[in-house]
Amino acid sequence: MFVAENKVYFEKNGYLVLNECLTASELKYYDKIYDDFINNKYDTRGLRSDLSGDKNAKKELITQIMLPSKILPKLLGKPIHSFGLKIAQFLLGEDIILDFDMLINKAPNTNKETPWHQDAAYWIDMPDKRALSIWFAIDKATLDNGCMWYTPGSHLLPLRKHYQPVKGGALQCAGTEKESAYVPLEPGSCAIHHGNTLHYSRGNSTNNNRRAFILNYRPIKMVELERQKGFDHTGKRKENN
Ligand SMILES: O=C(O)CCC(=O)C(=O)O
Repeated sequence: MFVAENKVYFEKNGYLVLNECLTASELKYYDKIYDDFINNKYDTRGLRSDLSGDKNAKKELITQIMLPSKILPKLLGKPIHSFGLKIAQFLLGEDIILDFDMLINKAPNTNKETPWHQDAAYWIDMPDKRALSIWFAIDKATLDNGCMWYTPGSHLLPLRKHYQPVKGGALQCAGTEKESAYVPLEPGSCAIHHGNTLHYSRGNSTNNNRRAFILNYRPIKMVELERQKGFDHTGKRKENN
């Protein structure tokens, strides 16, 4: 995992896959905790929304729960967070800390894609652009349930123009599968992408959930800057470019 080839690959392509980051028993822990979040065992008020923005849907299509570790602080000491910090510091530098975490689940047979976007479009403009997200698969991620797609090298180009077609829904920009690579993952494996990497996922057309536990990292000074400006990733969305 902590080898120079991975760093070089990440810097060139803007994403990286790491297999088997969690043991079976660690995965079992997250499997249960995740379902508890989805089933409202914890108080997620103000932090839970439907990323699809579809107000007419009879049920949530893409459940997004921001800051699970704020709701349940013991998560910060668990394997996903410990491993995440180590690999984020390895890839981006020793001054990197956790900015925020989130859960994104695509419910069975909802078939709703996450539109093409670059995460940086959601954030305030920051002088230090080092940032990455780690997308841990809690379920097997496949083409049919919405595994991630990344556009290699897109993090090295200017941010694309983003817009928000549905108020309260996801931001989006132009992107294509043709210029991108898809990343199927076994449960407990992860995909890492840079904050400027263009990405998307297809909808979930299977009978099972597609649960991802996602952590975002950046330099401590940039996290301080965000907080000074009142930006804490609690889910309010606006177009930033
Ligand atoms: O899980 C998804 O479908 C989208 C995730 C995503 O956009 C992200 O982690 O930045």
